[in-house]
Amino acid sequence: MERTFLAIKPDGLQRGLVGEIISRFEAKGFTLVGLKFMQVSRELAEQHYGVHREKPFFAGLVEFITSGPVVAMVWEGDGVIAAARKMIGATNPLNAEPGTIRGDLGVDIGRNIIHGSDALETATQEVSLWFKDEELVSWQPSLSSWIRE
Ligand code: IDP
Repeated sequence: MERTFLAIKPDGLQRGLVGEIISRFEAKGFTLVGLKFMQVSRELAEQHYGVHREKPFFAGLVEFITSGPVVAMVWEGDGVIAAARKMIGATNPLNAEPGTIRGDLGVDIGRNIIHGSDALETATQEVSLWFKDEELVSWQPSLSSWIRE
């Protein structure tokens, strides 16, 4: 079963949006298999955003993501990687469609509330960067036959 890595960023925590965001993925029908409330170290932030190391916003991004607690999560379900990206919306919240998390809740590219893996390869890398195997729980929600045929 496909898995993706999502993280509610420090602005989402400060703004009290954790419940709202988790609710959207629960209501959609995806399954939560890992969750932790944590302070991100500079080392983890730099690894996670390594692909952006040369970008002008990199230093600010690392500062921001380490500035307060985050909620790191792994969600499971067929098609969850692409669907979560759609539910999150465009990187710049001003360009994100209404109905998406960033489109409904944000206005600034540097405060865009949530991270979601963008493809199978990055999802696999990010899940193992942020979570140990024993922190992930495989379970079958009892409602699953009402969510998928
Ligand atoms: P994504 O989060 O939608 O996948 P990426 O292009 O991978 O977007 O960028 C990672 C993160 O870097 C963004 O979510 C945002 O927090 C930050 N970021 C990207 N571009 C800019 C920018 O131009 N200014 C400030 N922050 C940026």
